[in-house]
Amino acid sequence: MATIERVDILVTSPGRNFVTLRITTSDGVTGLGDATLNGRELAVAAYLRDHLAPLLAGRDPARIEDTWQYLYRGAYWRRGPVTMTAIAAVDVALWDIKGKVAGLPVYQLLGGRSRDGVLVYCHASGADVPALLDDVDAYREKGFRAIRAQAAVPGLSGSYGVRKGTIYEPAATALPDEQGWDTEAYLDFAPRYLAAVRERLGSGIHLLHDVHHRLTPIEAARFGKSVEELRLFWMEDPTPAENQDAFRLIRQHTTTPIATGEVLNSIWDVRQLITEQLIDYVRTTVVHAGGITHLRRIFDLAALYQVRTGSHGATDLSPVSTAAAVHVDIAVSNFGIQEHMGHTEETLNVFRGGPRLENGMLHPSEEPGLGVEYDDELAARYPYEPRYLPVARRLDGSLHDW
Ligand code: KDG
Ligand code: MG
Repeated sequence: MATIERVDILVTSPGRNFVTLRITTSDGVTGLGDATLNGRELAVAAYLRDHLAPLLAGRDPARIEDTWQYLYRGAYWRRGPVTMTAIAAVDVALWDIKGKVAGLPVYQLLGGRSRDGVLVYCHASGADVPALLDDVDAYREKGFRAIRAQAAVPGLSGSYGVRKGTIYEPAATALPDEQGWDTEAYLDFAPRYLAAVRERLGSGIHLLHDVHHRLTPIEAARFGKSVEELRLFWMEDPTPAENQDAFRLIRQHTTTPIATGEVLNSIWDVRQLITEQLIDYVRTTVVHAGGITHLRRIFDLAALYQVRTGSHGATDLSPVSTAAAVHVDIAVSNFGIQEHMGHTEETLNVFRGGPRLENGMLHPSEEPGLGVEYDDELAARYPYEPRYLPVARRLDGSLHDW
């Protein structure tokens, strides 16, 4: 029997920070798992290095479920983003190994294809409405069939989701950037620019929008109602989701579909949202929700309640996560859509391979395992850079949800 012989925790910053776990077996097979938790990267690296690596040495790499249970139950302390991201990295690396040993891409181990390709949505944004519309046109010309639209709210500094360079990167500063927030200004402006985008798109292209946890339930209900005629694919994170009950009020008032879950990390965090059908799309991911093993469990629960998947796929999820997500997305019956922000050239040179993008769809690699290779030599040229996500403040200076 092969055993786990070596565990490497790799931190690199090719344009942004990524933490990667590499497990090597006594047979020389390697597996990769993403362990990146944006703005708190080194906490996961330390958890892996100091607490999980000693437990993995000598274990059977084929026992994925048992290892998951051992790390989850064995911690005694349950859930939480740091723990669940660390467990996810181990889980995904073991699926990568299992695929390589079997000579099969990971999606084949998950039951094979349920679809030909994975529908993705991209991010269009602009400092004002004309710039947003130009960006929407550019993405449509590239073949995307689903587009998320975000514009800067006039008068506010640094609106969420508005790109400055080629790729949106909110964690760009050594200390948290302070951005302004005004709910009334947003509620007045966002429906108007979304209407302009819908008019430009016509029908046949999906339109999405991320509220990014900024509204109270009744404000979110008002927003959802005000955009019903625009037929959004979803409004994302209309209100913070720690309080799952809060979504009931939004649901009572609007038929705009709801997506949430990118910051949640276990089946318990989304259980009520799913079983009471308070959301339409669950956005949990392989990297922050315990890996392929746990995400599959969440998605299977969701399928029972006609909730579809819509996994988070921002730039801070590494190409290892993109690959793992696409293997899951192509296999599960209740797939909805996959977020795709893409990565910089620098990042894609460190993490080689992975899914192929064609006409607004991602296609998994047919290589055994996940199909991603890590270039150690190149990665070593990009040392870790401390970076935080921004914070938001209301006009009176008090803190708001960013
Ligand atoms: O690290 C935080 C980002 O991943 C998040 O702000 C992106 O909300 C996001 C999205 O939907 O992509
Ligand atoms: Mg989001």
